[in-house]
Amino acid sequence: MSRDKFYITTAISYPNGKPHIGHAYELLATDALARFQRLDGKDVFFLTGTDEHGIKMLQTAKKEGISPRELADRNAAEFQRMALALNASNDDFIRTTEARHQVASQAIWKAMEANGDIYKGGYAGWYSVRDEAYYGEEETEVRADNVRYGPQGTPVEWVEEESYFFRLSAYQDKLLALYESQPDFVGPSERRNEVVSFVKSGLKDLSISRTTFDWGIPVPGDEKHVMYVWVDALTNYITAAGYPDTAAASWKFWPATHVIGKDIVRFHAVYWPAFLMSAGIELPKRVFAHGFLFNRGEKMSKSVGNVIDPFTMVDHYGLDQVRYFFLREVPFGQDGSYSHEAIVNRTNADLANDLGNLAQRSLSMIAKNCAGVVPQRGTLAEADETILGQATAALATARKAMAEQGIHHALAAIFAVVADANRYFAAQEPWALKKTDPARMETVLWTTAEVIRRVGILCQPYIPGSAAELLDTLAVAADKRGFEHLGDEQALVPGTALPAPQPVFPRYVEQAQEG
Ligand code: ME8
Repeated sequence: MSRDKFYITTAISYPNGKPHIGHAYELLATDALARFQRLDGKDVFFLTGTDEHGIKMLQTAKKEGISPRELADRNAAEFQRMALALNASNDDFIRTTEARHQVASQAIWKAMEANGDIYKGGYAGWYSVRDEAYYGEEETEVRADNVRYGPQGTPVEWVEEESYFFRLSAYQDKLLALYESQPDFVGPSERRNEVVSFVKSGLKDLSISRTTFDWGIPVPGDEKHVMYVWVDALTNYITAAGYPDTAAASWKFWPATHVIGKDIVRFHAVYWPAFLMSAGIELPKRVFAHGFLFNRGEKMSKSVGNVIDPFTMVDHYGLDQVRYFFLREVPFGQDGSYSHEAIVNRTNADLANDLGNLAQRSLSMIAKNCAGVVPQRGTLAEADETILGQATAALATARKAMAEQGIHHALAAIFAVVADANRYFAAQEPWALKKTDPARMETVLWTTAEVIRRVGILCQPYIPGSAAELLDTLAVAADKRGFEHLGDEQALVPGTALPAPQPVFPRYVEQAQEG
């Protein structure tokens, strides 16, 4: 029987600069969602990449005195390096300057044209290069500095040129019907409400080509025009699934769940489904927008220049510490703030103290008192059954949460088990049982180790490297780590030799001030 398919994407980033922590956040959250479904038995395709066309790229390249292609090559390599540094499990990395993407973009253009939705006209209106977006005059305002700004707070400029248009106005009712019939098409609900009211306020046809520069994908049949960068950018999601070859094996993955930031909801939840309806392609399953990250409450942006380098952060705190912090601390879908203190507190409390210490204490006791093999499992007492049951039940909670991108809820449920396991361990006092009832001590240690096995399996989507180390310490075979192995049938077998326990989560210790 073929497994259920699951296709998930991040936004594709503009490589007009190096990746920042917002990019890292989106990638690692999407990675956790992808890894979860893989461990849960699905056939997963996880895509990320770079969005390399458009005026923003062209202008940055000019400023640096290089070609846009050189700029794209240099920074796309940085984004690929970041995916490795974050242990992202993406199955593909798409660059919109690849030949396969030109083929797909021209094909969707032709399909929309064949459907009667593309016509030539003249555009005159406001454009934000930083957002690569057209705005209606009513969405802009002139501020005290005498500059006109768009709704995202970026400057807009007046643009007038010949342009192809997409008949977006024809899709207003169809889009509203979509949001109505599929209430979870856009999440979280605040974002859905914004989208519905934007569409209700009336849709104008969209300018979808430019003639004043040539850094883009040529419009088929009229090469004086290049496609508006968002037409080409959004198409990346189907290029990677094999479009226009819908007979390709990879096409089975479409439709996808799109994970994006809240600033680009309009493109994904309005323009994109309209393009797809026009071209006769199935719509995405869901568009989920995460919030923005702030450095101690301060907005960061490439153009403003207060960006944090994810590589430095990972080097400093450790990869799984950074992954855990962002996924646990920031409710996915809301804005979040980070600071040194918050990262240290969160990772020391949950990873080093709760999970790390429990593993280290119980496994060292096993090494010392049970000849380094999995202890004997006597008859289980009620307390043993309870904590084991909680560990297994956390899967159902996590599964429900992850299905709706509630990453922080899933982690909270898993770490609630860790907290209870600590209470269990303290209450059972295996160190005292050593003298009074060594058989019971073995059962308590077995139970604790088995809870750690279950928690280790559940933690893999979020902190894959450390979870693997934890499972290595329990001698769990690499092919016995899927969620189907969570239950009793795959429980630790008494007598199995264990490697010497190694601490998995070091405490973060402040460096002594020099001088
Ligand atoms: O928007 N916190 O690219 P991009 C959290 N190329 N997320 C953030 C963030 C922050 N401070 N800053 C940016 C683009 N992001 C387009 C996408 S998709 C077909 C084309 C998120 O490099 C942002 O919301 O500006 C987006 O989802 C992603 O990073 C890439 O942003």
